[in-house]
Amino acid sequence: MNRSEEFIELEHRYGAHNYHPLPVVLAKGEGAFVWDVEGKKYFDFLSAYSAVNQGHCHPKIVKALCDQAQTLTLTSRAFYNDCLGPYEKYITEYFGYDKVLPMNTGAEADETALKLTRRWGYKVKGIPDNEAIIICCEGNFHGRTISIISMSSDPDSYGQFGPYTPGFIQIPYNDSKALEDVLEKHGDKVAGFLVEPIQGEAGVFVPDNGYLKTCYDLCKKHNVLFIADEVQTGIARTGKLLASDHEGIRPDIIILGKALSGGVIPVSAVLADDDIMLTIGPGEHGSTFGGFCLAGKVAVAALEVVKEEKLAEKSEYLGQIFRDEMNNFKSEMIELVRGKGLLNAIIIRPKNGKEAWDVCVKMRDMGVLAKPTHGHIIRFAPPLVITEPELREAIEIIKKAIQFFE
Ligand code: IF1
Repeated sequence: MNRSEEFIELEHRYGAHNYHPLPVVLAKGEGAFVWDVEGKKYFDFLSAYSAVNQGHCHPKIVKALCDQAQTLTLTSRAFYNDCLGPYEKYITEYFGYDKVLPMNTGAEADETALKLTRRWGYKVKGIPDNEAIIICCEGNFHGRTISIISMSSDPDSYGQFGPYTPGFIQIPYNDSKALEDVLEKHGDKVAGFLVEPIQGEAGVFVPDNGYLKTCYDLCKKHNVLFIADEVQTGIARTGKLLASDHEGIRPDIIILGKALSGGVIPVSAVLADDDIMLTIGPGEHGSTFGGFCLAGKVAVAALEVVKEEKLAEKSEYLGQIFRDEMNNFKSEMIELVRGKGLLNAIIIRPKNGKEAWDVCVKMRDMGVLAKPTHGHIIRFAPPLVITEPELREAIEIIKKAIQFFE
């Protein structure tokens, strides 16, 4: 048994079986690259599901973590500290909102947004208690808590985890008429509409141009909060700071996570203006590690890197190269290429019994790591710090891996 097999066996023996990873055991990460325990180097084309947009172990972010870790890591919110206020000022000015509610994981931030939306519905919109409705989309992915999977249309996410949290209406994604119909019918009790600007887990489903703006306008018309889950699409991943920026809309609530910390520790956040944020008072919501000292320092560093290294502009430019190259590459296995910025996916047409998983295993052997979602879709999302020559080198590997099955 080689070292990789030993590590895989340990996970199988002692860890829950809630994942089916690609067989590769990583030991080091730097920029757009990772190395396995045998020292083999790979392009990382998943970026930990867009959590390492700034590249693995970005020196500025790691320094911020290490410096603070030797000073003061966690005070809890029972006391003030000298990290949180400066972080809150920085992030609210960075994104242009009155306030931030700091959490840890994306799911916690989504749950926080759901609670804020319901609370606003009762205290500001005047919806009768316990009757608030939140509209969500088929194909959504917002995390894995009981209330979040209560919104899910994916049996793998919600199956045999019932009973489910009530108060959600699911509508088709990329169908503003469906939203209009529900709002015409139930608008007086609808508190919010929760949507991913691009559905990541659904396979990088990019809605039609104008979809988000139309939905935003419908929400305004019916006094309903427009809530953008930018956990995966935010932080420069799609070619703009936020995917919502592509349509020039300012969501009432923004949900951030993943690359908010550059992938070094879990940091998430909910941004909103006072009329929404102040509907939750002292002792009504929180988390032990929410906004802790390490998170504040790391998040400021991670956001500074996005601006200093112009990662949104790079994502836009390099993403166009990726889609052009893959669209011009003729292969029977490529059904469709879609995405925005450096959040892209290729829908694989199985051939001779070979499918997306086989392509990913072949890419692994050739030095590119990516993983299928929903069986036949491969997501391609390298760290935004990848250079053009590196991207072009990886694209050639991806082409060769697909060609191998032709
Ligand atoms: C897994 C998916 C991606 C997210 C959006 C909230 C969350 C996520 C838009 C929750 C998290 C992660 C979860 C991770 C795999 C990955 C994923 F495949 F599950 F759906 F990216 F597409 N909103 N997505 O994408 O954030 O609580 O995880 O911090 O569960 O395996 P989290």
